[in-house]
Amino acid sequence: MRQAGRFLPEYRALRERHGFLELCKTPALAAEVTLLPIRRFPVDAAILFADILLILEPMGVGLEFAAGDGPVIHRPVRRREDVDGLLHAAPEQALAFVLDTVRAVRTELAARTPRVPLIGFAGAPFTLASYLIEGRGSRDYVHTKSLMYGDPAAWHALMERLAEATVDYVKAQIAAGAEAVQLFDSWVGCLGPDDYRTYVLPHMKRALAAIGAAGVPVIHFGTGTGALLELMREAGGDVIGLDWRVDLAEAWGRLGDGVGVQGNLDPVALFAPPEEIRRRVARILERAAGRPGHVFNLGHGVLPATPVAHVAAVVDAVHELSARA
Ligand code: 1CP
Repeated sequence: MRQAGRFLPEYRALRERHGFLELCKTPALAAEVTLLPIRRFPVDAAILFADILLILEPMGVGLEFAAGDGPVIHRPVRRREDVDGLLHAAPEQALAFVLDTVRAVRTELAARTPRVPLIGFAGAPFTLASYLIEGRGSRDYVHTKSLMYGDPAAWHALMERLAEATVDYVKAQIAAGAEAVQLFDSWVGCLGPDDYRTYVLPHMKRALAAIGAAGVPVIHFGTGTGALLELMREAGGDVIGLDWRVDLAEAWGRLGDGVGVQGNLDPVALFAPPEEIRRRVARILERAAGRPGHVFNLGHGVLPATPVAHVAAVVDAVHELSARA
């Protein structure tokens, strides 16, 4: 998840010497950061070190990770002309550094036992659009929804463009060696079901079908999506991400058969004492009840101030308690 690396002192030490984009764009360093959690914890998968916003830079909008206040887009997309002005670039060229990182990580992981698979990822079109339009993270998505409601044709053109770029990028990661992929629609929970159906669903359906054809498992993730789960299922993905605001068993029941779920521990529960963390892990495993297709995870990213020992407590509790179940 986002910022997962930030709670590790090794990551913070690297960041003292290198900018965030510099880390992402230097495959040897990005591969090293990807492997940091693997070296520390017996986790069952590695998540590529990159960022969902990297795909926006080659579109010519001016991406910066400004110290302290998160990502900034210097030339936000607000009108039809801005959408039409976005540049096209093949991921094999413009994002070659990510693909080189995937290859470097796979080489390192191949030498390890037990085998740890690598998960690649990308942002989903809505969440990417929200950054492109707002120019930064947002609370109310006023500019995003203004474009959506005020110029639906421009909105759909933008979503088509982003869906296409995402499919090409994810397929390139799979070709480079990603063994599963996660599509982050982190902020889509700001929409009601009718708006999701009209403005997002058709684009997600097409993108997820195209990615699914590449033959690796696809995790479809969002937060605040309690009212959207059936629609997300309709959009596609082999696994649906659940945040901590829903009961896992109830949500899985709504999603039906033939789909896995990922989740759903509250990231802030990692600030609780280890016994309480263990109790909460047990509760989630109890709700999953051994049904095949549950990927244990947090419901969102690890927060930077999370105690490292508490992350270890989660990993150990999951292994111990799921082996016993
Ligand atoms: O200063 C720093 O060191 C940068 C902090 C940081 C890190 C470590 C950012 C900036 N991105 C990342 C890495 C990252 N981002 C990963 C790799 C695994 C890891 O190390 O955590 C992943 C999977 C992401 C994905 C990502 N980036 C998402 C989707 C996941 C989610 O949390 O919902 C989103 C929304 C982003 C945008 C982003 N990048 C960085 C920040 C601080 C943000 C969020 C800003 C906001 O809240 O709007």
